[in-house]
Amino acid sequence: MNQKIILPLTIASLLITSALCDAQATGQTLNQYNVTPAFPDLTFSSPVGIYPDPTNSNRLFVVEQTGTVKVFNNTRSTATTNTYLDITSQVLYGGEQGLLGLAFHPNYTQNGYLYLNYVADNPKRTVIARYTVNPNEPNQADPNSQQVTLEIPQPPYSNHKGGQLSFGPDGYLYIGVGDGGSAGDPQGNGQNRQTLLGKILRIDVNSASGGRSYGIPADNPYAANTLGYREEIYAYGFRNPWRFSFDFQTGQLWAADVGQNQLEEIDIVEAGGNYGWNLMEGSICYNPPSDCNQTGLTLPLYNYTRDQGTAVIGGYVIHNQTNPELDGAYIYGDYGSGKIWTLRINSQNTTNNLLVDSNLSITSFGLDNNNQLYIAAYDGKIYTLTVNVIPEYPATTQALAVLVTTATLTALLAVAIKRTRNR
Ligand SMILES: [Ca+2]
Repeated sequence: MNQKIILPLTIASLLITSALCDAQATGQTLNQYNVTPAFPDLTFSSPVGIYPDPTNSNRLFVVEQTGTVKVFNNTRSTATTNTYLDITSQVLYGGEQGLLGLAFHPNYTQNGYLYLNYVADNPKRTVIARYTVNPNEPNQADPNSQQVTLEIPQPPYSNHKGGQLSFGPDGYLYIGVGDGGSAGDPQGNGQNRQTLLGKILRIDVNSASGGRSYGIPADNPYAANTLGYREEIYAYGFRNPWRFSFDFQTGQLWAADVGQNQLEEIDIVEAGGNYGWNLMEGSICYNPPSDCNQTGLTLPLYNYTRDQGTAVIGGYVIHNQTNPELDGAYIYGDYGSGKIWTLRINSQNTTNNLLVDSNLSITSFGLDNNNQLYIAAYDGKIYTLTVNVIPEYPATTQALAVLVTTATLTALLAVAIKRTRNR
């Protein structure tokens, strides 16, 4: 026997067997997620929102930042859209301005009301306005049906206009309003409860009071206050709460607040909460840059640094059966990095995991009537999550692999020994 051949082959055999044992699956199915176009034949102009049809027909609505709302059949092969509403002539589009949000009234099926959030000029302002669907044409809202609900004066800056509109489980309309723009909140709007800028608002669109076209819910934190605080405020201290959503199973309001230059944050928003801006950016002091007074502030549920992204895009807590491993997770992303994460909370801890490292400029997430998740991107496409299932190797397969490897090595050894003897 030639020792010079046997030893290396034995070591090789041990290494291969060891590697196979290491590859033994832990019993979990390992899924790899990706993003693919949900409607390959559809391209939108700066899509910033995706919404299911409240009449429960299989349709989706997409808001284009330029000022239009499109509607189409929620089928992968869809090749055409209808213009549901076009208010481009009223919309100031550019930078972070434009048509930014849509919410259907909870009784849309009966009253045909929908609400839009857009930026208008002369003077620059945020407009929350109600429109009504054409009663004879479910694919069109009546552009002449506008009733202005609320206007918020805006500073001259083109950024931080917020944009989210959502009806909560309580039936009230929640509105995300940014700090008005520039950088660092020069007007101090986030902490000033006498302005609507830098806030999440809550109003009752089904009643009118105090000379307004809407009512103030009696349990709003500053309802009937005598300090001059705006009664519409639900929570304050936000920089640019571009996207928020409700988990309709728990009632929790999940908001993503875009950071200044260090931290992007996720908050669970509660009535009367002060979420810190501009005293703090995420979990660190901003103004002053150290030793800020954190008394009474609600720190982020989670925040991440600039090596992970530059502008957080709030998503949704997922509840569906298609991907049960995602059930109960908050899925959100980042405009700058294209990364998409899952965030989970329980009584013990908060767990954040990377789901997809895409190269999309993500502007928004949306759900359809089956709670399937969609992703709007600035390239004009609507994407969906796709999953590649990597099956684990059964133990029998691994044992077989070890046997085959051992047999192959034995045969190679025999050939080598034979060749050595023949020399
Ligand atoms: Ca904050």
